[in-house]
Amino acid sequence: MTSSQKQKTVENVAQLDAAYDARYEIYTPDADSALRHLYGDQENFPEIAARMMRVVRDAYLQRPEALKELDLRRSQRPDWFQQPDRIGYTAYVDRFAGTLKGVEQKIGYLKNLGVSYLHLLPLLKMRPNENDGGFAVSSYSEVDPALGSMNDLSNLAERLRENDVSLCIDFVLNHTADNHDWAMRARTGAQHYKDFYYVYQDRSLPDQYEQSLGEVFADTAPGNFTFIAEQDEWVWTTFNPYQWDLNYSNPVVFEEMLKAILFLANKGVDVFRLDAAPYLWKRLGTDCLNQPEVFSIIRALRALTAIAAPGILLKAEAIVPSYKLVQYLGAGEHAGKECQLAYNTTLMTMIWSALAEGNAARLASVLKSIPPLSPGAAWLNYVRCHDDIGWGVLFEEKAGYSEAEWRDHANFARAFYAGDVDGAYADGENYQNHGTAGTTASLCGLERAMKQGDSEAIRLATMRILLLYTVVFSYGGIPLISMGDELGQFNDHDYAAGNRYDGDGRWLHRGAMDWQKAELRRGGGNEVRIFSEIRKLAEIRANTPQLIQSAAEPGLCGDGRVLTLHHHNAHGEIFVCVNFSSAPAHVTIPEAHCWRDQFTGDRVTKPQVELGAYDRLWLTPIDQALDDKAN
Ligand code: OTU
Repeated sequence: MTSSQKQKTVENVAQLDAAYDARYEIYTPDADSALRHLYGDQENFPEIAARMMRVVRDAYLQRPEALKELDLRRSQRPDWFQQPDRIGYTAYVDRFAGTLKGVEQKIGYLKNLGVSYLHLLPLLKMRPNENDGGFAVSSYSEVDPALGSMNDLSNLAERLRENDVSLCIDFVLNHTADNHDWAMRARTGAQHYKDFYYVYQDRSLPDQYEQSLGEVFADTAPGNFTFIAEQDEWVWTTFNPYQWDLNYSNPVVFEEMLKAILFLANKGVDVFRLDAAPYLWKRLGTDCLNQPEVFSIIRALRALTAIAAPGILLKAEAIVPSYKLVQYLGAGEHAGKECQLAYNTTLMTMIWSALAEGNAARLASVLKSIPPLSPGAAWLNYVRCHDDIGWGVLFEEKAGYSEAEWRDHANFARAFYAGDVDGAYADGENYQNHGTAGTTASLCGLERAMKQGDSEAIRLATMRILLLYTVVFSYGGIPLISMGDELGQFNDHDYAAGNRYDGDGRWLHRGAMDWQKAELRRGGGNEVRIFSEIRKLAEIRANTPQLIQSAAEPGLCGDGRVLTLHHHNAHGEIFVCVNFSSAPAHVTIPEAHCWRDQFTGDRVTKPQVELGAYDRLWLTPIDQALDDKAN
């Protein structure tokens, strides 16, 4: 190193450290007030708070310089993830590419599709045998050996960064596996570790809690507590019996999880999906969901990570009704202090609902009832994920419908996608007592149509897939492609024979990536159509700054068959129309502009347009002067 290079490094470090000091000043009060809400009544609170600040300081000292520089760039551009070219993809590592090293080999494929945000499903060391698809974590500092090593993870993160792809992983913070070191020690009777969980000597408290608790896996894991014979005690297990809920009323748990998230951030992870966020705090007499303390946990995590690693994002996974969901993105005095991203469960569930009805009226009413987000927060919009479509989330939606109406509708939608209706096209399966399993393509009728070799049915099924993706790409926020959807991948009917099968019906839509099908995208089959249309959506999306921080204004046309989404911001406007029905429908186009459809490139000059079955338009105003020149 020459002396001038050395000088530069010294200056660089000084600049990074100064930025850290400034963040420390800014975010400490937020961290303090959130921690005080959680632990303020403990007499050693000052010491608790000081310990958290030490974790933050240590993590900053460990943070690689390249990441500190990225932090600085992102702090200067906090809306980096809201840029229109941020397009998501989600996959299980093994299903997609075998191992983390394998994923590196597929970066080219992802870039080709237009992807710039990759969510890899649980990849940390997981419980052997049953592990809920990796959502039973046995170590937060190790990668599962079947998928690679921690070194592979940081290498992958670096390769992705070079390719401008953000890496998201799951932060399963509500529970650990029953073979996590903490649980193992708790089993031996160590009180310090028992206090990491909710452990009860008898059923008296569990019985009291059960009176107001719901059930997630009602069929396969009924009840919320599990008897541990060797301990002769009961442990709180909201999900499966081997997933032990962590007790966040113990500040040591928060401290350990803070260490865990910052450790992973320092390996180069950009985005953390906060798994099962609503469940983090328990209160007797309630459903133990969305308790006020949950938001303080999130605010404390946000403020503390913002000091050590401000480049990272927190993404809420909360399958709750829309009025509760928006709280995870920070509103009012908490704007900018909670998650930057949240899964738009409401939109996801409602587009499937509208497709089943062949009508968008209910969808539009629900979308209209969602409060606008605070600046700095955005939706993660998706068609399918690794979970089921959970219809129960709709029961508490209002939007002009009663709970009884929602329950009827949920029953209808569930039967529809299980193929239990006249003229059925969907090939889904019922999941537990509330959901639907199946891939996008199979739920949209492509599997059935292909098996029947019915070309018109194939065309319609393909249109349905593209319609759903058009909505999530044009809603505003980060659109997410679920692995295999870009090729119209079917259900995995042999899932029960699969190496990860644990009796859970969600494996139906978690089949391995069909790379042979991926090769066909270069040919002339239907795969080419779906792949190229989704890539086209990504391209259009990347060129639509009109979606940045813009709330979609939903509307209806054609007797409610067509959903329209009108966006405008400082960059201009767009008008998107999708026909949810198999019948043609008329759309009224706003007359303020002359428009061009981004799918066909055609000019739309008439105030009325007819949209065919499941057809769509993505209209951008034509700059009159430029357009005349071009013609
Ligand atoms: C999440 O799921 C994960 O996405 C699931 O794959 C896990 O099984 C689960 O957590 C436990 O880690 O908790 O906030 O209906 O939608 O369990 C919602 C099933 C969750 C899932 C629900 C969800």
